[in-house]
Amino acid sequence: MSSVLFDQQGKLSVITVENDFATAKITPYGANVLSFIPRSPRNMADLLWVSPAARFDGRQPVRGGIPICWPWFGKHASDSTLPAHGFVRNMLWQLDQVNHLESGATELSLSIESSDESLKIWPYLFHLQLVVTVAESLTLRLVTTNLSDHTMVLTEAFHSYFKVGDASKVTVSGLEGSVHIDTLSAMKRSVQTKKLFLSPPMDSVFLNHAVDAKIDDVVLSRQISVRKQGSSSTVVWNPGSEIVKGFKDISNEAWPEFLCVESGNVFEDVVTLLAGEKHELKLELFSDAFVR
Ligand code: TA6
Repeated sequence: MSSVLFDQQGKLSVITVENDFATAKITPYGANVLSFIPRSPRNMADLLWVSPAARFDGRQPVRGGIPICWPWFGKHASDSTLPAHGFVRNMLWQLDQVNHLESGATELSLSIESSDESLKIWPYLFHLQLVVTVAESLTLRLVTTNLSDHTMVLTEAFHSYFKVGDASKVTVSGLEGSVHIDTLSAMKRSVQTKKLFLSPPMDSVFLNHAVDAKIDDVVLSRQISVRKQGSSSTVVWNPGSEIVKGFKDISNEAWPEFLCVESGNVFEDVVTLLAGEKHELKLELFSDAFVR
């Protein structure tokens, strides 16, 4: 059984995919995957979190799900008037294909291209494709094609919001050996030598991190695996009780409900594409229920 339904939430179109493995939701606005609930293990909570105060008005990214940061991560390097995390999460992508695979999985392909508007803020011709595969795991592949006749340098990330039972009781393993940059402590750098025990607020970049990470959630009694390819960086973010007050689309008491573990290429881990070259950033998410 596999279905793809088109609905509306606020001013945004939302596509619901249901098959034998899972249910998922995605909005073409920013090509943001908003929800992924696997059928097994049974009664698994949504892996992803969307703020109850999220705006679905098409004027700002939905707070939650997996926003796509591209072609820059964080603040623009030289122009503070440009949006943080690039511009494609604020744009409507086109749905190109829906494929029901023989395996029973469902694959959606969306894309966006450079335009007169984008060329004003980023001087490259590009094609950007997101392929989402809904199966026992959720897979996202972001494929950048440099259509320009000159070299493109970009940073990018899947800014994934994971639903957790309590962000102050979560650990993240797999970051060991990476370079930890604490953006809340004057960019202090250190080598991450052990499992990360979350103590929000946290806004940390882990460079030279190309392997999987695991989120251990003792409150929801589950582990979320964050597998990736084509990525050298991971960012871990939760605003905590004070910084959350600066976000209109996150209620003050909601900060313990989520943890961002973002997979991409940020800071000095840039992606350089010669004319005509492609780059793929791949993310695969799945969850195992575990007994404490
Ligand atoms: O990924 C961490 C971060 O850059 C934080 O500094 C915080 O700004 C968060 O992203 C949310 O950014 P946004 O632009 O989506 O509000």
